Amino acid sequence: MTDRTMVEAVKKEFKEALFAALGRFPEAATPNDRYLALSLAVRRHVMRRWVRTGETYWKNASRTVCYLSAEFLLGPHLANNLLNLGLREEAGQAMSELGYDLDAILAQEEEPGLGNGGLGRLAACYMDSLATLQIPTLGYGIRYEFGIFDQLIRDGWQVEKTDKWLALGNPWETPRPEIVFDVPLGGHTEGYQDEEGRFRVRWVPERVVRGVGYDVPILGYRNGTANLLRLWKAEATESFDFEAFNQGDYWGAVDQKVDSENITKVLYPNDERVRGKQLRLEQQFFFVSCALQDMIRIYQQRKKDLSSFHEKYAIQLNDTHPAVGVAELMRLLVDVHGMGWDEAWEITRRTFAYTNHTLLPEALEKWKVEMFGAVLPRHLEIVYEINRRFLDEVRRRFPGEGSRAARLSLIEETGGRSVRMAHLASVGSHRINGVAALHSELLKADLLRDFHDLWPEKFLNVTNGVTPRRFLALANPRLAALVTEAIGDGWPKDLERLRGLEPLAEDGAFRAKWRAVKRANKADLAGVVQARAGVECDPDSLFDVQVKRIHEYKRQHLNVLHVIALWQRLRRQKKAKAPARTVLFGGKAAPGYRMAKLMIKLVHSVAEVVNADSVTRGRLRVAFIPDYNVKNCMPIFPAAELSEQISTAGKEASGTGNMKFAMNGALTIGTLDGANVEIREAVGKENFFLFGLTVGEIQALRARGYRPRDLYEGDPVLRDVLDALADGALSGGDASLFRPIVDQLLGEDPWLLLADFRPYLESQAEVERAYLDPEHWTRMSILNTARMGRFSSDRSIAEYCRDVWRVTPVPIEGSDLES
Ligand code: NBG
Repeated sequence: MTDRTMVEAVKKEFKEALFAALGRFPEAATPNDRYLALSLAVRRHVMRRWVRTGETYWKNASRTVCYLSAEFLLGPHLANNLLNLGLREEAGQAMSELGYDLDAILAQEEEPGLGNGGLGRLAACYMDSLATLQIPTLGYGIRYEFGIFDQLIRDGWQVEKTDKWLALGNPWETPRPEIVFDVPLGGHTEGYQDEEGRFRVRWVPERVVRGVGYDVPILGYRNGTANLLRLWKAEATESFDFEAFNQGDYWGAVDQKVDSENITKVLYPNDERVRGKQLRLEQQFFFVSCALQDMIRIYQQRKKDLSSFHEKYAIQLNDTHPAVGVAELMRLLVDVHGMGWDEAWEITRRTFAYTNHTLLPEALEKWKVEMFGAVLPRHLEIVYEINRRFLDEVRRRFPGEGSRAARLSLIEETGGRSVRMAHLASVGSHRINGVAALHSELLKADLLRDFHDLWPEKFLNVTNGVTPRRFLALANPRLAALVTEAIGDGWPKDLERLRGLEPLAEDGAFRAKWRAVKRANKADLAGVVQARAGVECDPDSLFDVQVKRIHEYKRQHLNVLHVIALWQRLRRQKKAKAPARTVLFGGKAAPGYRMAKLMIKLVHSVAEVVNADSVTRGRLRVAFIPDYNVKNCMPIFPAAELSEQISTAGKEASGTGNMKFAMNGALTIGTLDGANVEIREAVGKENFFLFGLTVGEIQALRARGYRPRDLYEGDPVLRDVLDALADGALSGGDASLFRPIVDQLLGEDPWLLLADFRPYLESQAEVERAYLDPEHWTRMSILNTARMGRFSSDRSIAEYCRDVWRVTPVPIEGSDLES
């Protein structure tokens, strides 16, 4: 039921914004003007909650979670805010009465792509859940001027285009020109005696950059809470260096300004791969220093003495990107605020907790000692001092085990000395967690084994989750309506209620409705694929989808091997009993990752050949949906029927796309990796297509000696597939194009595609059989959704609150739903 007064209010506020904020009359307004005007109208309602929330936290002096993350992949704000405010209907009505289309206005928004993939999106889901659970929170991150690049496809290859997300204005941020902090960089340190005769150290930086806060409100779901995400932008301390100016060095002065602003210019587009680039270390230090100075500022509004800092704040390190914060808090407490080392260390350790998001060696951050010391000379000294005390403790606990101290050291001594950020984070935190049960076990057994020997009580698991508001209620309005009709409207904030759908899996009429929803969503996605990829696909075919960053360990190329095998089989057996299938891919490759870019080309080449083949027409289609991001994923999850989660076991820390698919009723074909393990347990193994080697089997195979070429020689299907790749049949006769892939698979095959190829094919054959029985498939689909309650990010956040942060909800005073 739309609220008439609210419709009128939105119309009035919209017109007012168009006039007063944008200076436009309706006939002159562009689509972007309409988007801005509606956003400003909605912002009033957000602001009211934001101010009240701030007031409540202030009055209660609430314990606060500080979520530090170099990435927040928020996705478009307007539609999500309308959903959380409960104003979607009213806004739609208001726009239509003014002669506009709400969907067209929503489509205008450029998303803030301030993250790469799962890690950044997880941070955004967690901010959403923290607000929904009414936990006092400060999110801190970086306001990149250019977020993750836009992906274009030319001739089947990825081309990167800069993401100018701020070009048309951003109505969701409030700049705080008075919340600014100086961030020193470079230079040297010197000792001195303070007034009390104590030895102190002073950092004499080479340059100073200024951080300015930009605030973004994060709404809870219909509860009056709006938390704060504060993103830092780097500026020059003076826009002109007057001395240089007076000496006639105008360009030198401008250079310095440009240099400073560079720090927050662009997001590093590498997912799970780090290069020891100085600018990246500067970015990390910059935002963490601003965040910690801000926390101290807020704390000291009430109390000068910092001895209970850890009682006021619980800081979460989202991977090691903010781990330099451990050394920075020590510097601020000891050097700037004059606290003794031991007390400062106690506070630091009790404040921080660390989440690890990967076991991949190429993703573990290390900084060469020389570079670290050149950028952060004082922090290098602090790291050395932390390490000296830490290794003393290690030697006391494990006397005579010299190699243990070397393994645990914050400094890696081989191949040029480096600072190991995962070690700094582990030593400086009182809790360390992985992001899925399997991943947390592997952390303890492998990557952080020595730390686990030392402090088993620090370790825990918190399995990731995703917000059902954005990924179910907003993305899939048809399914949301059906679910609400069946079990009421409480599920978006209590996802376990989806269990109420279980009995309906046996209800034929309900199944028919469920199928109708999926069919309509597939028709929508078919339209998108046609428009964006130029490929026509049949909404009655099986929609088989793999969308995520392109990476060898995620094995999009294994999926392609299956597509080729299926195509060859359909050509051979014209009457094969297989459902028509549409295989969809999407995802970005890091610009410098050649193999990943070749994998994108591979998908396009195979698609071109398969889609043009009259023999298999109507039975198999392949398409790559360009520019996968939060906005573009919205029509994908609701339409998917088969979710491809096929990483090499032990490599995907958790995965979160796997959860978004299953929540929307897709069945998973997957390995025992990351959260797949727990998803399978939750939905029931009979409702999940499992294949592939386990972590243990892979270890055993490697120990025996893995020989992929033997598999090739022993399997005619595999041979045909790889031969087609090698002889140019899929690349217009160019036999060299996919050579690197074929050579890798027949050589080392580091991601074990050939070992998993047969089992994958067999599992895909089971998928075919299951899909040919629509009633059976629909039952499984309903049960998947019904049993995904525990993968709400609300459950994850509740666990962090209880086991890591020890915080409790603070309801907002006077927060009825009136606006
Ligand atoms: C990623 C993992 C994913 C996981 C997300 C969120 C990094 C370093 N890690 O499996 O690869 O779902 O983090 O935890 O990006």
